[in-house]
Formats: sequence, C-alpha cells, structure tokens
Amino acid sequence: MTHPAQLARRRWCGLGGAVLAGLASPWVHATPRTTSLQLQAGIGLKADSPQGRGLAYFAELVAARSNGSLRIDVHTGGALGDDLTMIERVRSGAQAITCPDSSTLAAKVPGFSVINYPFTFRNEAEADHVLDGPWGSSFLSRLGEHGLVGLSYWENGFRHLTNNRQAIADMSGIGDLRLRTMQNQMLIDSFAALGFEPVPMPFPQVHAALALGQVHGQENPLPTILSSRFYEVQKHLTLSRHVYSAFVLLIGKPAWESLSPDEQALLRRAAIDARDAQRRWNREVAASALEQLKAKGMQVSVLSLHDAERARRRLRPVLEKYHRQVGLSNVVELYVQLSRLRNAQGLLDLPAP
Ligand code: KDG
Repeated sequence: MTHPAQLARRRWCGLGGAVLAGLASPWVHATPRTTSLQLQAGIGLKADSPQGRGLAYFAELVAARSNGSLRIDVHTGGALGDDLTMIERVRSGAQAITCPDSSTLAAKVPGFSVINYPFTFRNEAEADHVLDGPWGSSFLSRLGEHGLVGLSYWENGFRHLTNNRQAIADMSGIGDLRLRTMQNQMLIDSFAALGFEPVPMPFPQVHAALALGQVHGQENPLPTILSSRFYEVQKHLTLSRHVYSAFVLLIGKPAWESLSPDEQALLRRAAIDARDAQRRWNREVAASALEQLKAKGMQVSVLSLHDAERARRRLRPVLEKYHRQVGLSNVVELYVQLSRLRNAQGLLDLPAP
C-alpha cells in the first residue's frame, strides 16, 4: 500500500516541480499542489488557551504562506489523546503535529528534563535565551532519531501549586498531600523530596481527578489553571514559580518527509513566528490571570525567595542523581549560559547546581 507520505510527495512532484513564476508572494516559496495537503494537529489544552491560540495562528500562517496548498487541521482539549499518546501518533504518522510539554520528551531525549529543573530560570527572558540558542536546539536535533522533528519551543510557563487541603507558603509540613505531576521521573522524584505524594497522570484526567479527590493538588502555569478551570476544584494557590515549562512544536517524520524542501522551510519559519506570538499571548494571560483566579475564590499564598532557595537546596541531592542521566554537560552548559547572561546584566550569580 502506498504510504500517505509517498502519495503526497507524488502529488507535489506530479507538478514536475514547475515553478509558477510571478505567483510567489514574499512567503510563497512552495510550488502549489494540485490538491491541498491536510496535516492533522492535536494538543491537550483548550482552543482559548495561549497554546490553542498559538496553534491556530501557526495554521493560519501556513495556509496563507502556501496559498492554501498546506492546511493544518487543529484539534484541541485532548481530543486526539494526551501528550504521550499524541507523540506516538505523530511518530507513526497517524497524526502530523502536536505540542507537548518538553518534560514528556525526556524519555526519548533525557536532556529535555534539564529545562524543567526546579528553581533554575529566574524569568522568561532567560528561558528564551537558552532555549532558542544552541543549548535548546541541541535537544531538538536529537529528536530526529526518534521519528520527530522539533520545530520550535513555545511557552507553557512558570508553574505554581494548587491544592484543596491547606495553604502552602513554605513547602514544609505538607504531609501526605497527593500531588498530580507530569509523567517525568525527575519531577516525580523532586516533588517526593519536597514531601508530596507524587501521582503522575496524563493532563486530560487532571480536572476529574481533582474533583473526585483522587489527588489533592496539581501544579501548572496560571494560564492553564485558568483555561482548564482548575479554580472550580482547587481552593488554594501557591505562587511558587517552582519550574519553568516549555512546549515543543513537533511534526512527525512521515508528515515531514511528505513535504518539499520549500514547504519544510515554510513550516520552520511559521513555527518561529507563531512561537513569538504564542509567548506574547501566554505572558499577557499570565499577567492578568492572578486577579481572575482570586475573583474565582482561590486563596493565594506566595513562596518567598528565601523558601524557594531552601527548597532548591533540598532538591540538590535529587538533581545530582539526574545530572548523569540528563547529561552533566547539558547541566553545566546551562549554568554557563545563565551565568554569562546574568553577568552581562550585572546580576549576581545563583550558586551552581
Ligand atoms: O497539551 C497540554 C499539555 O502539554 C500541558 O498541559 C502539559 O503542563 C502540562 C501538564 O501539566 O501536563
């Protein structure tokens, strides 16, 4: 049976690669197809989340810049499965595109876990700087051996704790609080070291698990707590900024290889332009989310810098166990990049890992 990718390639080559000169707008490098190629895309967050808006914008750019030759069919809210499921669907060719949290890619490329090292990035600018440079690109390039093409990093954001049991202000006296975590062993071990009972769980199950009391809490960026309506089932919010989370916009090798070189370049460019817009939207929503969550009745505590540093030191033995697994050179290089950036800004350095 002819693989869809081969069929698509034939449709493109069937044109003999004829360049319809004069039709190209500044963006249309790709030779138009006789019939448009549909690329199915799925994410876990809702359409009105910054992740959903970013994917819709990416689809808009691709359709406009290919003059309709390439169409991205967007599915949100976990309609095509959870992150790990969609990653496998993309690898197999059942789906073309997804955008999981980078932590869920660590099973394939362990270095991705370093992005989620707790209490590491001070702000979004630091994350942008290292993710969009050689350090972050090195992880994207390693996805190739797993049947994936990493197009760009988008922003999930700084993560905060919510729970239904108690106000948590200093990460002590947590007791047996069952905390839903992402499916990443470094994060699971880190939350256990802080005294939580970690419960790894796919994202689409989280709201129901909180409502049923199967878990007492979870942790996510403010835009997700808002768009996924966790305020309906969570009373306490701790502004902890304990982890910075990135999304990775992925396309599977089967879909990628059905595209012409010019179409691939068009997608890469659109992934960068959509990244910049998605990060802007994410930060705008994060800036206004706290007041909205308070208005929804959430009780807010703030983790002080002192207590964040105490938590970071408590996690040092856990992270040292992971340095080798994630690649000690990846950890060292991250701190070298951050030190250079902070020195250039005249900021004192945080102690090394
Ligand atoms: O597709 C949505 C998930 O990738 C995102 O919600 C991941 O932060 C995440 C979580 O907590 O699972």
